[in-house]
Amino acid sequence: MEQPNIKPDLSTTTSRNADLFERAQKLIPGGVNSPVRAFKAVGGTPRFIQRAQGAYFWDADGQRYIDYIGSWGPMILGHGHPAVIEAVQKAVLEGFSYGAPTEREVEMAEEIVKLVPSIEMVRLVSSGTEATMSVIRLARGATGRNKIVKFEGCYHGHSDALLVKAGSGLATFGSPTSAGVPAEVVKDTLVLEYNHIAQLEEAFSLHGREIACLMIEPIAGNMNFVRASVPFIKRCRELCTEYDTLLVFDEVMTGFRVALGGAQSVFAQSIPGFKPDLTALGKVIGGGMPMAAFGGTRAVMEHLAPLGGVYQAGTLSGNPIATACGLATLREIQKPGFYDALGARTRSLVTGLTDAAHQAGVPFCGDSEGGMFGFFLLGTLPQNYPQVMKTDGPAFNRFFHAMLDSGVYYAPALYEAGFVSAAHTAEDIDATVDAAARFFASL
Ligand code: KE4
Repeated sequence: MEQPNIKPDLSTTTSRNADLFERAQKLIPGGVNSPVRAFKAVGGTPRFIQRAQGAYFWDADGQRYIDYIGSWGPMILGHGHPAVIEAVQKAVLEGFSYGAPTEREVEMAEEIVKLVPSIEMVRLVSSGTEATMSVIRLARGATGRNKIVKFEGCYHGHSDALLVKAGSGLATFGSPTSAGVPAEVVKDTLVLEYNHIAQLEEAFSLHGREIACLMIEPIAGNMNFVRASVPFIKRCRELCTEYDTLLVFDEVMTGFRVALGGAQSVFAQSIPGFKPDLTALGKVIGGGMPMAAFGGTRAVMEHLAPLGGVYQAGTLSGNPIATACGLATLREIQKPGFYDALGARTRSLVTGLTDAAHQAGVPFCGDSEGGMFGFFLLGTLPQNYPQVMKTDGPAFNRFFHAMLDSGVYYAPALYEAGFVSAAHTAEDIDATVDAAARFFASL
């Protein structure tokens, strides 16, 4: 039974969120187990979530929010889908973890191979970071090369070789974005500008034969929402083929989120026969439980232990509860019309927000694909990281908090994408747009 959206009376009692945050900060760095949750970018007190259902979650003060985070992508069905609950409840009665192979891992591999044609073999892991970190080692082991290419504004998890910012110029290699990452570790990582074809071509003409892989977020969800252009992806594919470099699509966020076949299936509509060599997956495939994967051509994947010389392992890889949760999720998203409905609902959100902003004379633009969206307090959609960072941070933060106070929970950082689930109704979208319209009118 839905609890009514009763606004807690905080005049008499202090917020439980504030109390919990104070307790948390004593024992957990920043009070959180993942930095973005701390609200540092937007300010204010993080909401400690107590429970979730459908498109909503409730914080420790009983305040309800329309949830546009969806656990940063996994909750594509909405929270607490009955088929997923049933699958997990059944699985926990059979055991939590064995450290031995199970049938559901085979079923998960069969589903992924069926849904993502570029993947002939797949290895399950427990996080997106593990997936992309393993892909880098696999690409280097399979090619015998050390250099890798990534793009400014793309985030691939927190393994050392990928925590890199652009060097001073084209040919210079990256420098660490994080303390604790030795310069030697990132000296082989080249960071280029997203959507910059000329720079890409020059990098390959200079280093192509030494580059093991090029890793890209095909729709960048870690600089809010920036599409790679078709010509750019086409050129990545051509150059990787020409120089025997492995093209890696990091679809941890976009996989099963933007389309059933991921972003690579969207690009294949414009680039006939398009396929990356390796793909990283995560988030949706676990349905909210710790599960990620990486896969690709058999020729490359057979370099992995125990077959080949590239070592990779994990105690909870393919965990029985996570595979039950993920499989139940993957079955639901394959139902006819799932992505048509999700895409239409997400587009209606972006259109509604854009119209509301423009009616108030506020620069605003947005984009979406499937159940993933982004928006910018800018006049035109950015094509790369420097353009994204032109966004007026304080203005975004005011928007974020106005929406939060209206019971709408967006990503607490302007460089994050947003997510709509199958549980979000037209009424939820209308309530969101109305809250935004009130904010824009107040400016
Ligand atoms: P995890 O290790 O967080 O499971 O996945 C890393 C990762 C890899 N690749 C892409 C494209 C990703 O978006 C991510 C993780 N995404 C962030 C959200 N921007 C997770 C949220 C967080 O860090 O708390």
